[in-house]
Amino acid sequence: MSEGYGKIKKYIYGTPLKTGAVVLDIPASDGTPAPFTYDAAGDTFTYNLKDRDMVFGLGETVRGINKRGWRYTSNNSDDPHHEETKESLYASQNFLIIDDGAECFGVFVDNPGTVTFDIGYTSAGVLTIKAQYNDTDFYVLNGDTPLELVTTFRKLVGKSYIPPLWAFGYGQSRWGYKTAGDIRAVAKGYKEAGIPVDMIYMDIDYMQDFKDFTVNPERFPDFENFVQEMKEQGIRLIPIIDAGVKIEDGYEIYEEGVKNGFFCKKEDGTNLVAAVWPGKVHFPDFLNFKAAEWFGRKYKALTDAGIEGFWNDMNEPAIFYTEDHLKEVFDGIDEYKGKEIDIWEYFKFNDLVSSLSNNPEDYKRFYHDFNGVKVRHDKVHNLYGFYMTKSAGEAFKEIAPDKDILLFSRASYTGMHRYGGVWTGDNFAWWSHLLLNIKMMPSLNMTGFLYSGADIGGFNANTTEDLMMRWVEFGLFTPLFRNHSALGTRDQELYRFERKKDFKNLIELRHALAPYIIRNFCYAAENDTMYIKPLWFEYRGDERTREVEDQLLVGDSIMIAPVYEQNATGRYVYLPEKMKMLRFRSYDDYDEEILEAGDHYVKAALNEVLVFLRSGKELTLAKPGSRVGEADVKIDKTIFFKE
Ligand code: MIG
Repeated sequence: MSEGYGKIKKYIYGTPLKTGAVVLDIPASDGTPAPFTYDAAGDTFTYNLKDRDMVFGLGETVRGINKRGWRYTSNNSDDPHHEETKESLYASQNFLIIDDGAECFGVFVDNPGTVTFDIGYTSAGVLTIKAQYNDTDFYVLNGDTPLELVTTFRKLVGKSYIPPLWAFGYGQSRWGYKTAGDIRAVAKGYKEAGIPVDMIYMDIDYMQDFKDFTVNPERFPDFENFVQEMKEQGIRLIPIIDAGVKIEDGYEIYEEGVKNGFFCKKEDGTNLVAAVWPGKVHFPDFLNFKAAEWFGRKYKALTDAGIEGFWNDMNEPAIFYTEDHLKEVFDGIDEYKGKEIDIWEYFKFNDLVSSLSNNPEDYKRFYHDFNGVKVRHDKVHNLYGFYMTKSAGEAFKEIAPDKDILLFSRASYTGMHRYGGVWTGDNFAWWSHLLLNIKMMPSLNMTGFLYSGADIGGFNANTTEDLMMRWVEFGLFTPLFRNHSALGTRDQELYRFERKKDFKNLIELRHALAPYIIRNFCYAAENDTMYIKPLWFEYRGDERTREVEDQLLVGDSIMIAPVYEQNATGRYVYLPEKMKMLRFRSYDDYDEEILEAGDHYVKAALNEVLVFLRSGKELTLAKPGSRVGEADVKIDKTIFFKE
């Protein structure tokens, strides 16, 4: 087991908990974690950035592939406003690579509380890392290239989750499918338009009063048969599971959890009462392995009904309000009663009410029994979604031993990538969020979250047909390929739009590419590398590729250059080497053109996907029609680029 030790050094600060992020036991080193200096007074790790240093990593965050020039904070947050001035999204992956093109190193900060990465924000040439509570395993990774650092990191944190192969198909989701009839109508809409759909997601509306592991019997009579009926059409149903457990007498999960002490408790030993969709809830203490084992086994109610996939939501955990803070807010409001308020008081009053949800103080009100150690939630906040997903992932081996189960989560931390994937949460139907999706994918890949993707078309706000089409054109290269949208927004199932034939061609192109995607995805998972990469990671000798953030390498053979601007009928593309451009309109209708290395302006009409085949490589395409991931998928053609 000494392989890799030379490349990884571990330094211990304070009394770190065993978070479960790493799978290698690295002996601790003494001294300074060079090239960082550690300032004990300020509890800060500092590295002076060289002019040419680029900084990569952090997984699911805002902004670009090169993280320089902003401050990022690991603090899992239910915040749908993924604007560039945000510091935190739903996930925390504290892994960075610093590379100037000649020398590079990596750093992994294993601390599940709040950690801030100031990457040239306060001072352009300085990178600082500071944890709120510095009980940290601080790892410094050495290697010759960014890709080698990725592999070293992934050996440290363990193998990435591989979903069942059918999960590389296309999924339709929407918040608001309330009945079996609604879902049948979606399946029918797709069928009539001739657009293949492999999965339909069930959002919270399928449950009885938003209670986990229940199915509303009026809206879904004979659920088992319904699951079967859909499967016969080639469609798998993928229900959502939320973190909060409804407080309701007679509800089995609630009663068992209370009886066994499986819920998160306050200082006084009583269960925390929060409110989320079901109304008042308790939060299962997923960090307590007995509670986790108990909760994980509850998925059996659904796997027994034929369900083979789940998405875990609201597991930051998201809190609409806690009973305690609600009382404080009401008391505060009482003080305003009958008083004249000036503008400044008005602002304070407003803040008081909006302090109800996801309040940082609420995360200090409850505790975990982390395998025998009582720890306050805020110190391990970023582990909650990881441990919820781990509880399911581990239980599946017991409750559905002969099946591969699809599993992904909204909140995550390093280590969760061994149990499931992620979707990137509540984006908007904005062109800028399509670009954000493009830039996020390689960062997620570095950190091991290979099975990942965004809500295609945009979750919040009304999408447009052209945005949807461009997003599908990019999304068809992402492992998790799901169209999802919020309650109350414009319907965005692909058959709702005018250009149904184009959408059909695009989904068929995904099906045709599925063997290529699956082979390259599995290669990345098994070899601790990346399925989607920035150009720089392969063409590090080529200075120009330092700044290319809107073209990506997908697998070993192709580069993609998505169009992400409205009304654009083409774009500039930089080719680091001579390539064969393929302009796909469908899997069997495409132009080919050999392009020299350098800059090109290439046309791409709204229904056209640009793929660039690298020199000496080949791209295999299956004949659409057979089911994604099934053994009898036939390779229809192979496109070569041999000079
Ligand atoms: O408070 O279940 O990110 O995908 O549709 C919103 C309803 C709760 C948030 C998820 C989104 C899902 C929605 N959920």
